[in-house]
Amino acid sequence: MTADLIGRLRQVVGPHGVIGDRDGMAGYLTDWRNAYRGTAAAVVRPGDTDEVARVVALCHGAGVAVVPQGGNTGLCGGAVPDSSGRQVVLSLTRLRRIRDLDLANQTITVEAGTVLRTVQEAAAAAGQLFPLSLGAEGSCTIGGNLATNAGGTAVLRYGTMRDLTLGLEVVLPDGRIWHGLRGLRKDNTGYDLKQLFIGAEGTLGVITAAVLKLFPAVRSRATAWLALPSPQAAVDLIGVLRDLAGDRLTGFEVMSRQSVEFVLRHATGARDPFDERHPWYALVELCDSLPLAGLDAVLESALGEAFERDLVVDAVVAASPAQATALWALREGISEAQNHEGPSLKHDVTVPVSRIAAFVAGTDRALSEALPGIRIVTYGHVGDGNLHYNLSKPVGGDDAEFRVRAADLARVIYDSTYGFGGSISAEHGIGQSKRESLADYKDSLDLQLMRGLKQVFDPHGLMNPGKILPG
Ligand code: FAD
Ligand code: 2HG
Ligand code: ZN
Repeated sequence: MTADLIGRLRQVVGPHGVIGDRDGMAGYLTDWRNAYRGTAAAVVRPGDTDEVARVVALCHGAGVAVVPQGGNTGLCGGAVPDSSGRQVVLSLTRLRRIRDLDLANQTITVEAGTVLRTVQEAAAAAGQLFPLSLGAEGSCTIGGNLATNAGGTAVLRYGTMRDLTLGLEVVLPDGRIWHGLRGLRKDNTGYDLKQLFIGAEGTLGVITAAVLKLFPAVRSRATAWLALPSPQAAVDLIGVLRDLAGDRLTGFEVMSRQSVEFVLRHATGARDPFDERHPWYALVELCDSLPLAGLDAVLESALGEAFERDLVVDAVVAASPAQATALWALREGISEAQNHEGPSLKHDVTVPVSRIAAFVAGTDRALSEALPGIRIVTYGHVGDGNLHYNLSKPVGGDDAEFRVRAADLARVIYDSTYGFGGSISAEHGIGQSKRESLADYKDSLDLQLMRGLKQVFDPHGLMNPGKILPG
């Protein structure tokens, strides 16, 4: 059965479009961190939408499950197949054409396998901005960004992928093509179907192309690295910046000392901007589409007020684009640096911004009681209420013993998140890692409606099974 299917898949995508040997498949069967591993009957790499549709239809006819995969940078195992060896990994990385750039409509139409940075560069070459920005932008794809509703460091001003998308083209689980590739900013003709595929982590269909919004290019920028006394100071500082800079406030990232310390220890060339240690740091960025000479002055006046109110205890304002890049490297390096400290248990949560300080205090206390000496690596997009509550073992601790504690430590964080009215996934999604937790923290009616949608789109359960919905 499988040999017959593989033969027919080869007829669709050509002999080089199907990978069936162990070595060739290896990179597709584990994720960026090597945290999840699976096996597969084959990896299939179609070259256009029509080939995707024919591949999916063949798999559907044979009752074989399909696992869509983009850049494989996801952090919860969503693109990794199970261990049955019966699933087909569908890699979209050959679908990487920029189909259109419409300046009057302020849109760019790209195929799903296009790397995010390529889209940013294409927009910039046309004097425009595609604002999604995240640490994995050199390898993640637009299809993966859509399927996870990626966020990143400019959500405060521009929103997530949901906000940046006007249209989609999707291959449904039975191989039909849904033609929703329209660049309309207004369309009130009933349900907004494209939003169902965004954030669905490939469980409802395979995204093959998208119409994305463009924005005026950024022509002035002011960046500062700040030392803060507390998370509450961070929240109050957002208010000060908003009052003075309005929607020029584009980025507001917060990092605990522990997070920054890992970067200083492990990232080549990283340097602490301050002589003294501080418990918390913020990276603030103001941007404007006008070449405003005065943007630094706006930032400095906001910082003046922040110093007066004891919200900030030290500050460095970037004097050049190179210095701004170095400050951003301190922030973007955390994810990678933490990998050098043993297993990193990742939790990507969100609570209302106003409740961040109480949430951090309560959660840190509960974690330290649950495992004395645990290293709490808290950082993230505090302007969006989103914290990466990542954990590393106590100094000198054992990796295996720490991993055994993963479920009960996650429960401490998720119980606290739930108690503060938050969500257990702000941006990375559910994948396979949080699938069972979803049953505990998602309303039962929500789950019932989600299962109903899955049944409508994928009645045979062949599109990325074992992801998102609890078993
Ligand atoms: P993959 O990992 O290949 O897939 C992710 C999910 O999408 C899987 O469920 C897969 O089945 C599905 N999928 C992929 N392509 C398609 C498609 N064409 N159609 C349907 N389903 C598809 N995320 C954030 O939101 N914000 C961040 O700031 C952020 N920073 C990161 C920093 C680093 C260093 C890393 C490694 C990851 C980061 N991520 C972040 C996580 C990750 O979600 C993003 O990197 C990205 O959105 C995943 O894209 P990808 O192409 O690698 O998708
Ligand atoms: C970030 O904001 C990413 O850096 C990755 O979302 C977070 O590695 C992580 O846990
Ligand atoms: Zn993030």
